[in-house]
This record gives sequence, C-alpha cells and structure tokens, in this order.
Amino acid sequence: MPEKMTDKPLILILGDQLSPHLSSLAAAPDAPVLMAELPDEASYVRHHQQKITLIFSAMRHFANALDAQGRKVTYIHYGSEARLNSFADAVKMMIERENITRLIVTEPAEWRLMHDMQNWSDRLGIAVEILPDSRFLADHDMFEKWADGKKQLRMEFFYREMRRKTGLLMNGDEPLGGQWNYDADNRKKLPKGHVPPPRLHFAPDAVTQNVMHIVAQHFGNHVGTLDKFAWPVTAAQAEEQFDHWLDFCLPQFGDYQDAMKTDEAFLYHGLVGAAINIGLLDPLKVCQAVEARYHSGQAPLNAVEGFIRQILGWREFIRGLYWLKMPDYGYSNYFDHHRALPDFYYSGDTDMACMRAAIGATRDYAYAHHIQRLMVTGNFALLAGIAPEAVNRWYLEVYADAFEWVQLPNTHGMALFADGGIVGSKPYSASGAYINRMSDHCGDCAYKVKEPHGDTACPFNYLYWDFMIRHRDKLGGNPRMGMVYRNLDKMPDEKRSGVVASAAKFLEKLK
Ligand code: DLZ
Repeated sequence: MPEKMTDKPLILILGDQLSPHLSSLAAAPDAPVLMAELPDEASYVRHHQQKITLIFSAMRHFANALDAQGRKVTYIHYGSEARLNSFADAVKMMIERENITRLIVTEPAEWRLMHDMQNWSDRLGIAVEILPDSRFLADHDMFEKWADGKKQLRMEFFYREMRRKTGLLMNGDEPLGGQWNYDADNRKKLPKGHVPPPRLHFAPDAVTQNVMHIVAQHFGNHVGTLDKFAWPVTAAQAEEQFDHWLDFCLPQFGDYQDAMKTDEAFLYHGLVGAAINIGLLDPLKVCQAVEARYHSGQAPLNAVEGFIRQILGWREFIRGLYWLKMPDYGYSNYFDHHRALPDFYYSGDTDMACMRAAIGATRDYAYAHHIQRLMVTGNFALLAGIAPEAVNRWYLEVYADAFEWVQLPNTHGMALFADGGIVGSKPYSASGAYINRMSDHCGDCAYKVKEPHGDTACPFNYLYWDFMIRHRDKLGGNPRMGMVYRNLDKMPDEKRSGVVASAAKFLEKLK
C-alpha cells in the first residue's frame, strides 16, 4: 500500500487581498499563510512610489495582525530572497522547504495572474484551490447571466439590479426618493473662495518608513514623490479616515463630485478606492454606512446615491466587464490612435493649468479624482490621439488604487472609447468650456478658454473640434453625438480651418 500523503495546506495572500474575511482564510482556519514582496509584482509596470509603499506597508501590517491572531505567517521582505521573483517562485520555495501539498488562494483580481495560476498545479505538482473573491458584491456568474444576450451593457441597468439584490437605497421594489440616479444633481461648481474641509491624513509610522527606504532605494526612479505620503495602511486607519469623511465631507460630496479646484486635490472625495481595492475597507459596509447617514438625516440623497452608485454600480460593473472581455479587451484601438504619451504626463511641465493640477496631484499623492482622470488627462489623451496602450500603462502606474481590473475598462473604455462603445455609449470628450464650467483652472491659465483657435487659445478647444472632424466616419452616426455634428455643420469655414490648423500645429510640437 502506498503511504498516505499528509495534507499540508498553505494559503497565499496577494497584496490586494488584505481582508480578514478573505475566502482563502475562511476555508482553512488553521493553515499557515504566505505573503511576499516580489520583483515581478513591483515592476510589471513602473508603479508610482507611493503605490508600492502603500501596498508593502499594508501587507506588512496585515501580516503582523494575522500573526497576532495566532496564524503562522511566512513573510518574504523585498530583496531578502534573491532568487524569488514571482508568486510561483515563492510557492515553489515553500513546497521544497515545508513539503506543502495544497495551495489555497482567493482568485487574483488581474487576468495575467489568474492565467498564470491556472497552470500552477501542473507546474508545481500540488493541488491548487482558487476560491471566489466574495468581497465583490456581484460574482462572475451573476454578471455573465445579466450580460447574456444583451446587445449593449449599460451600467445604469446593472446598477438597478445591484440595488435590488442588496436592498441598498430601496423602498420595497422602488428606489428611495423615486429616482434611481441623481447624477444631474452632482455637477455644481465650487463657489468662489470656497474652502473644503481639512482631511485626515496619516504620518508614516515605523513600518511605512522602513518600506519608504526600500522604495527609495529600488524604485526611486519611478514616477512620483514620497514626501507627501499619507495613505491609511491598516484597516483601522482606513476606517478612521472614512468616518472623518462621513462627518465632514459626505453631505456636500454629491453637489461637488465633479468640481475641480487648483491646489485642492481631494475636495469632498471619499479617497476610499485604494483602501477598498487592497482590502482594508469592505465595499458593502462602506455603502451601508453611507446609506445610514441618509436615514439619520445627516446627508442628502444626491450625495448618498452618488457615492453608492460609484461603489455598488460602477465598480462592480467594471469588474464584471473586465472578466467578461479579457484577455483581448485592451487590444482594440477604435480610433487608430498611435501618438506617444507626452513627457508632461510624468513631469507636469505644461502651460495647461488643468493638466498641471491633475498631473501635479498625481505625482504628489498617487491620486487625482474621477473628473480629473476622465475629463482632463483622459480627455486630452483622447482628443490628442495618444496610443491607448501608452495611456493605459500610465493610469496603471500612477494611481494608488489602480489594478488592471478597474483601470483598464475605465481608461480604455470610458476615457478613450478605444473599445468602440462596450463601456460607454459615446466618448467623454469635451472642450475647454466644460473644464471652465467645473473648475477655477482657466482663470490663471496661460491659454485663453474663450478663444477657439490660434496660438493663445485653449488646446482643448481646437483639439475637440479637430477630433470630431477626424472621426466623423466613426461618430457621425451615433445618435448621442447628433448635436455635436449639427453644431459642426453650422461652423463657419474660417473657424473650421482655424481649428484644424491650430490642432495640426499643436500636435506637431507635442512631445
Ligand atoms: C501592486 C503590487 C505590488 C506593487 N507589489 C506586490 C507584491 O510585492 N506582492 C504582492 O503580493 N502583491 C503586490 N501587488 C499587488 C498584486 O500585483 C495584485 O495582488 C495582483 O495584481 C492581483 O490583483
């Protein structure tokens, strides 16, 4: 009789799985845990220095917490084991050292890793159990069933399903307040001289400071600076920051969700994306806490619904779509755009005040809010015809909350319309007038937002019309673009040739 092999399970926890209720931890309450800081993960794109710092520090804190609860944790610090580059290397080492027979892991959030992991059982010669990530509120099956047979996938209808499924903001079968979506009440400009409330930030503790040394040593030439690092690195800090936001920002979040202001990177935004994406905050709990503020009369419906729509609707929709469309999703290039990403996306060295503000916040905090990402840096990349691949890489590198499952559909689909209309029904393109309406940037800008073309005109103005002219074959038949093309048809010839000439001159010099 062959000798029966003892079962020696190991749980692998990834850097964006820092949640105590993770499916892998629940599946094997006594099993040891492996966590590893790895060159392959830290360098598959040139992540912002604060993003690496946040993830390594949060990983270290999480490992300490597991250890304090009595779990046996093997933690590989960056560079401590020279031959370990990838998760597979780290697991292999544990198989050789500890005779591991079974690996338990919650499904990775990114396709590249899932694809790799699906071969591990054969490659490493042990059982590999990949469990669902129950932190998402819609599982793959639910999304696939919802998407099945639909000609178009639109967030709004999926969001309504999710409201019904969770009961959030529902009054029986009806949406609370009688409307599903209060987006139209989320578009106020900040009054002149308005000062947003101070935000709760966290000075780097000893663990974070140690990580900062490593990041400065190994990744010091990556985008960004570390001196303004203030991200929450534990669940307790993330909750404290969120509670502070509930008290001081949520009531006005709805009104000013789309507003921009020079030197005010955070305004009324929740800053919870990074914490939720790496597991420090639970998305359902966050939504429930926000809903409770409505029921207690502490926050209006436009704020509460606007926030819950982002988490329950948009975030889940984007994740479902990513898994439905991968691995080919990022390869499309609907407008056939091939221009290189200008250097100022890294340096911030541009005379366009709105771009300078968005890129400056990105560099200083690994953060910019959704309208800066969509309507400033994303809009510019779309209008200027930057190659989607380069823009996608930039967004994945520079934001602390950026993981491919969330970044790719948001950039490739929503901001660039490079998927030809899978995520959105029309491109989110806008001229300088939109930026002027929603911000205070244009007043101090070197360019004039009221001028349609010419050397001193706002580049967004002529690039916008040039884009519409260049892509009439692809956009002219889109019913949602009808008004734009009717306006273009009414444009005097002199203005039309002016915008085309200014765009050509500007793009020629763009580097
Ligand atoms: C983003 C990231 C970085 C920079 N480094 C690590 C790491 O060293 N170890 C780790 O476990 N996770 C890291 N991550 C997060 C992973 O890339 C992420 O878990 C996968 O991409 C799956 O979403």
